[in-house]
Amino acid sequence: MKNAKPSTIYLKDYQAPDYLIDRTELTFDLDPHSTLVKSRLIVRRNPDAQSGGATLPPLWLDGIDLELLSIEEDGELLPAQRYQEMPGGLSLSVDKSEFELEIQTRIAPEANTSLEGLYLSNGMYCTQCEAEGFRKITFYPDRPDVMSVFTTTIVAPAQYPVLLSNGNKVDSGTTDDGRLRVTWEDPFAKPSYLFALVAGDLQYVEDTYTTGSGREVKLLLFTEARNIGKCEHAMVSLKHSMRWDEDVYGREYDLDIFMIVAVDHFNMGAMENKGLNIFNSACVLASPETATDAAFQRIESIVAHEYFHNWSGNRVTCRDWFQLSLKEGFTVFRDAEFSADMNSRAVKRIEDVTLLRTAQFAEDAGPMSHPVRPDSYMEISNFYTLTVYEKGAEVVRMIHTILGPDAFRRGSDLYFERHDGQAVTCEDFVAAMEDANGADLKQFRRWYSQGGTPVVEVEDEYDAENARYSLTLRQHTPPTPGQQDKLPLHIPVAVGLLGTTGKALPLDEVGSMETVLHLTEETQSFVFDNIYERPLPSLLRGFSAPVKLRYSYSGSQLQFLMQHDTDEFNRWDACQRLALSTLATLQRQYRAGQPLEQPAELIEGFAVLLDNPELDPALVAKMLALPSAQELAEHGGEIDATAIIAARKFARESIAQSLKPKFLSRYKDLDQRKPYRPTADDIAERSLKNTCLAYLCITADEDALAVAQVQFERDENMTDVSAALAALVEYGPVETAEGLLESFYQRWQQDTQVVETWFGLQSGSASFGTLERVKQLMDHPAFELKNPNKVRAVIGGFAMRNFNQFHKEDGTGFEFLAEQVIALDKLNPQIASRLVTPLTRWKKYRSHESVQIHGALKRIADSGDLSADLYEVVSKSLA
Ligand code: B3K
Ligand code: ZN
Repeated sequence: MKNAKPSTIYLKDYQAPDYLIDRTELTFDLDPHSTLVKSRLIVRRNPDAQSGGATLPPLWLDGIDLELLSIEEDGELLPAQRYQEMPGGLSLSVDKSEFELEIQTRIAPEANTSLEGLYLSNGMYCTQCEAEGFRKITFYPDRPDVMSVFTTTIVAPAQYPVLLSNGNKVDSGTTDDGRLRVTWEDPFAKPSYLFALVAGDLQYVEDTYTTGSGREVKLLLFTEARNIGKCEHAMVSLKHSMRWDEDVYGREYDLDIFMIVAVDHFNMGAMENKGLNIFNSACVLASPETATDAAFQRIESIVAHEYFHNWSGNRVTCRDWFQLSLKEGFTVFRDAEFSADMNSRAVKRIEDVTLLRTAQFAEDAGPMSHPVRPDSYMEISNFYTLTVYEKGAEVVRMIHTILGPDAFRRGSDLYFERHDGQAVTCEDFVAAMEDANGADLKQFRRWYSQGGTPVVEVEDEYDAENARYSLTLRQHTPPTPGQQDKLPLHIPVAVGLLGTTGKALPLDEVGSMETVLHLTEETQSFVFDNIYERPLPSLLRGFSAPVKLRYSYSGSQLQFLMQHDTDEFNRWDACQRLALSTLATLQRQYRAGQPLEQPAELIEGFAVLLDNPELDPALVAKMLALPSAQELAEHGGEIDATAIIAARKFARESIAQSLKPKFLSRYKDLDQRKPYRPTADDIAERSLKNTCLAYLCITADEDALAVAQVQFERDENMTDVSAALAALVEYGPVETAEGLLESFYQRWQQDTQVVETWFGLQSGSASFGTLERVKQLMDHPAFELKNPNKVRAVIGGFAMRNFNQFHKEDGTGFEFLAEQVIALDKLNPQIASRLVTPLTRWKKYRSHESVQIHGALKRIADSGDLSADLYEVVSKSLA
């Protein structure tokens, strides 16, 4: 790597800011090539600053890619010797403790392909400032512990009739030369990362929400005219979120207006800017004809997540970026509970745990492993991770489990009350939970500072004579980069015991059927008395802690739990364990060159599920889904991609063949042809129906493919259409697939979200999504390297969701990814650095594949100047 090494920033070096900005007044004069930004800052020495002493320290203002036009202090032009422009910002010498600065800069939104700062998307101006994008707009102390009251004036030509920023609109008019001018004022002090601006020719839908205390809030959802019919679901989701946050957390919305804007070019899902959330179009726009059930549910949860940030993130924000999980972990926990309340709780939990086990566990075991509160980073954008978000949410969930719901609510009330308007730390959150309840979370805090996935091994013993059952739990956490020695954590393990008839056994004299074991030592035993038969333990119910739990269940015990466990999550988990051990056996047989054995126990278990119409269809669908190749890769030791592919293929085909009549009859029962509604019950039915359809098509029998063809042609809703299309593309003849894909494209080519689905369906297809196909898709007129959604659909679909083709033995998949990452890094470092993830785990693969992946990474490293984002990931992965 030829570029200078980006420096590492450490949590231990944190210092309070030297100066505070009480007010920030911004004026934007918009132009694609030359936008003028004027800022007026009311600056004051921070009484709590550590530095300086008698002399006033210089004022540091961050700034990147800005052209400085002028600086005035208290109305006087600042002489050149008073300031110095340096890489990354501007240093100003200071001679008084309160003063006013006026700074003029010029920026070029059209040239900004990083999608951070102010940029253009389909001719519309928008911003993304978290974490450090505001410094691409103007010189400013761009750090979350500097909170300021913002006033924003936007001036733009008449072709941009909608001009938005945070807070309330306080003025509007036209300039002398006929341009439009609007002023917004946000009364709540906020850090610069929550600033937003939008300007465009947009339409909107409007609604209102009346808060618990009777205030009316105007709700506006803005989008380009062609998408105006796709806003209803997000609006309904927003109103549900507002009500839920009042009911469950006692939090009301605080401004008179709440706006959401849909944007096509966006690096992630959405952004919680105060009063003006900006969303990736794919995470907000939906209609039954164009969006799948999964998209409807994703929209509901992201709308909620961003809305919930208004309290957990905006009113109470982070002191520094090491504390990111303070707002993200907590808000993910909040949105997960919201989705669980709106839909099926067990299914939501299963989805979250699957993501955690597949991707977060991999991150925890890889070169970028870090604690929920990292202690160092080179580029903060690299730390918007599954660990900070999803494991962070698990940490908050464990506090909820340990304290119980009422105590947790007392803790959150105290946290919001105590820290309203402040920028605080994870420590402050835990302290509020303790103080509100007189609780002791001293050892629990280690979850924030210690990385890696703990392993909990369980052994049991039954003493029939004394009717006594005991569980012995042992914990250890493997070393992670920079953290060799690990301490025991406080792990809450929810358990139940099942008797031989499948009934839950009482665990104590009051008859509790479930209890939480508090594992705090390295090894600990827990004893249950008055247990009159040898029980079968149901362990880690609801996935009560983010750990790998080991207990040697037999196949028949797992079948028993699949049917009888009273905890729905654990019923699914038993099924997963059975599938994982079956697939591990098949992989071993494949590697040893032995014939693969029919997965009889799994088939029996599935048959029972399919025969029971009483079970929640969504849960059955989840149980019938075999662990993904990615999950299998993370599960075992050395990864042998060909063995994984062969084992999965064999298992799926065996199940499909053996249970074909059952899949068909369940399919027919569930194929109700009701008008589309995105309700939990209907989604559940469609998910099982389409799971059955996929298994039917695996057989590639003509009658099965014909069923899919009929479903595709009925064209009733995108969930059913895309499921049928996916099955036909995967298992049908290539010519049929080509024809259907073409007609689908012809029908939907004007719809950006459907075209993204169309791309993803091909690039992610194990049989159809070859490297050659992916390259063709990149040449398609609808593909755009500057659009992250298209990149994620085509390149991401191939590298992250198409294990079979990406892992082709010739290694061309890895080379291709390296090439794309190098090209993307020049345009959009954040996207490049995310996309490289599949190459970071090279050490886990068996030798020849490991060498190939390492070679691809090396190629990136040697390709020239890398962004700080990509440099950090690549250098840590090669180390
Ligand atoms: N807070 C934003 C994420 C910003 C990512 C910046 N690289 C969205 C969210 O988590 O709600
Ligand atoms: Zn968030």
